[in-house]
Amino acid sequence: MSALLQPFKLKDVTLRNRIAVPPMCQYMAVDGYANDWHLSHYASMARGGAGLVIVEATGVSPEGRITPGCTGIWSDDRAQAFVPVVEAIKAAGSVPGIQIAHAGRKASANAPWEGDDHIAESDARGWQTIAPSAIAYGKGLPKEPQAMTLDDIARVRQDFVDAANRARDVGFEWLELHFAHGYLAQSFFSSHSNHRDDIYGGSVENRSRFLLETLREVREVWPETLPLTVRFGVIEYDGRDEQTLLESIGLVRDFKAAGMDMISVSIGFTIAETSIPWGPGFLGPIAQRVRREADVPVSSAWGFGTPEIAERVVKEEQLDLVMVGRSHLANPHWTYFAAKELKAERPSWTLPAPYAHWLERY
Ligand code: 8OZ
Repeated sequence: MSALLQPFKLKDVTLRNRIAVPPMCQYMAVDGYANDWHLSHYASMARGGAGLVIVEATGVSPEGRITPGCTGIWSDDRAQAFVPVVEAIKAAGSVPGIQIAHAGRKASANAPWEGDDHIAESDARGWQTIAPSAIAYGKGLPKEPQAMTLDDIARVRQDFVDAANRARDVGFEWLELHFAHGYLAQSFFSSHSNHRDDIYGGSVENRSRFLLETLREVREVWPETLPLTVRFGVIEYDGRDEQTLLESIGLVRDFKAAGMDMISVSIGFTIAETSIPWGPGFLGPIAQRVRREADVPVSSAWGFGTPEIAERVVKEEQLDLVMVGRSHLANPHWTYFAAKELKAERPSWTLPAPYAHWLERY
C-alpha cells in the first residue's frame, strides 16, 4: 500500500493524499489581481488529484511583491479575485491554500525569464525596497533597501494579519507564511542581512522577534480549526550550517509553541555565496532532523518529484507531506501518474469521473 497516497489530517482539514502543489509564482497578475490565467492554472493543478494546492507567494503589500506580475492580497477586491480560484480547487476535491509573502530586499525584480534581477532604477515599474538593514543582497539584486523603522515593522506585521483575514474571508483553508528564501522574514533571522542594534537584531532571540510576532498575530485571526504553516530556510549552505540549523530548530520549536501546525523546510537563500548540494531528495534528511528535534509535521520541496522518491520520503518518515512543483508543470495529472507508477489499486480514483471512467474502462 502506498504511503504517499494515504490521507493526511492537520487540524480539521483532511487531505486526500500526501501530495501537495507548492506555491509557484506565475508572474501573470496585473496590479496584483489574480485573473483567468490563475484560474486555469490552479484548476488544472487541483484536477490532477493532489491533496493540497497552495497559491503562489502573494504580496501582503505592493512593495512586498517579488515582481510587478506577482499576485497581491492587500485589498478586499484583490482578495475577491481569488474566489474563482478557491472554488475551482475545491470543486476538484483539493484543499485551497495560499502563501502570503513580503519579499523585502529581493522585491522589485524582473520575472525569471526577464532576467530574475532587480528592475533598473530608471524603470518606472520598480519601487524602493525595505529590509531590516540597508544591506543589498548583491549578485543580480544590487538595489540597496531602506532599513525599516519600528513603525515599518509594525505596519508589515499588520499587513500579514490583514492578508490572513482576507484569505480566510475568501475561503482559503490553509495558510502559509513565507518566511524563507531571503525574503523579508528570513532576512530578519539571518545575521548576513540583519545588522540592527535594536530589539530586532543581534541575538538569535532578537533576530527571531519579527517572525514570532508576525506568526502570533496571524494565529490570533486565522481560525484555530485551519492549518497555519510556515515556509522557512533552516540552513544556508554557507559553511556555518550546524550553528544555523541549531538556531533554526530552536525557532521552529518556538513557532510550534506560537501555534504553527507544520513547517515547510527549505534553504535560507539569504546570500548568493553558497554551495547547495542539489540532488534528488537532498533536503529529506534535514527535514527529518527538524521533524524529530522540533517534533512537528514537515513538508519540503525541490527534488521530490518522482513517485519513487516521494513515496520513499513519506515511508521513511522524512516528510509528512511532499511538495511536488515542477513535475506538476510537466504533468498536471502527476498524482494519477504517481498512483499508477506505485501500483495503487485504483489509480483512477485520483481523477474526476469524466476522466477516470474512460481511463478505467480501457
Ligand atoms: C523559485 C523560483 C522563483 C520564485 C521563492 C517565490 O523563492 C520563490 C521562487 C522560487 O519562494
